[in-house]
Amino acid sequence: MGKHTGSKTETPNAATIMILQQMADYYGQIGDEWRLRAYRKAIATLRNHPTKVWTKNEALGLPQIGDRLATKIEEIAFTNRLRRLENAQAEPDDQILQTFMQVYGAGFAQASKWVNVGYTTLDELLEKAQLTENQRIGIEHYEDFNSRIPRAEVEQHGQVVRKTLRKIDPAFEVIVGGSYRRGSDTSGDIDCVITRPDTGIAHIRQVVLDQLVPKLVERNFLVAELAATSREDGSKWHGASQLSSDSKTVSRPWRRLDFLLVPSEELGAALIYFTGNDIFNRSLRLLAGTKGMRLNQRGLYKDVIRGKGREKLSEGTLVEGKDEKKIFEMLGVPWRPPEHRIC
Ligand code: DCP
Ligand code: MG
Ligand code: MN
Repeated sequence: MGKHTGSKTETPNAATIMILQQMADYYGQIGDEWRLRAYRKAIATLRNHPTKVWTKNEALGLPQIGDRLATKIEEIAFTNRLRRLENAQAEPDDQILQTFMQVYGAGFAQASKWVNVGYTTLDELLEKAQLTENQRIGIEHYEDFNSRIPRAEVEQHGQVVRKTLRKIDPAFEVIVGGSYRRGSDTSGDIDCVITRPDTGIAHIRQVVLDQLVPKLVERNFLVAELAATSREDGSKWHGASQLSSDSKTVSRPWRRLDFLLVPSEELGAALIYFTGNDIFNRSLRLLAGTKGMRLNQRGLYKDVIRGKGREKLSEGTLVEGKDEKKIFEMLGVPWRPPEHRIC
């Protein structure tokens, strides 16, 4: 890399290139030099192309792009997704990669490393690979974590969190976001936004981490604590929860549970972010950018000054953070209820 000058983000094909680059990295790691070269050539071509390439035919008309890559370029241009791209590939290594990538906490890079070492099954990973504690949990509960959660069960998990937290302090609010808030019949995990008026993030975090989490562990609802990140881009907590079972022999599945802790001034922006979906969020953020504004999970900002490479030179001033509807209004977009936020 580094042969090409000029900012990567300036090309209209930046999004496509980013995904192709990840595939190229992967092929590099598994030593598939032939495909690595093909991807590199296609990336170079796209980088020099002045307009966004949308269709397979368009891509085929460009130098150094063959049939298979042209098909992928079309798919990426329309879906903006690596997931579909990978699903579309049927090579055995890619099937394994798929499986490994669905281990909680194992991204593309980790999964490719395992493939590269030669591991082919989850059992083999458990037996032979050097795993972090979280990866081990992710593999041991692979089936659970990769099965969809019925809406009613998502609700029950949310209720346990809400009731327990409100016993500690009734001023707290728990809003179940993610696909549940968008109205889905099933969800991949349970996403809880936790907030409280009239207090800062430090206090919220302290109550959640020092009181709520231990209580939920004690009542055997929380079965794993996977990750906690604080501030910068909000305070997040990842874990796993399990409802109690009526049966002595059959236990309920482990479910992935996410908390997003937010001060009430940021609730609107946090709700937009945590409701998604991810593609909708991306398009809303892009739209903010075209209007000289910036949207993140803390708020909508204006007068953001950007340099030549679109890098931020100033954070801008906060326009709105608290009220979800106002953020849409200030962006100049008609209100979209959560059920309609699927791109
Ligand atoms: N999110 C995002 N960008 C990402 C990941 C997440 O903007 N790369 C936001 C939008 C998501 C929300 O966070 O809707 C919750 O993330 P999830 O991964 O839990 O996704 P969903 O809840 O939308 O779907 P699922 O049913 O698979 O959990
Ligand atoms: Mg979710
Ligand atoms: Mn989630």
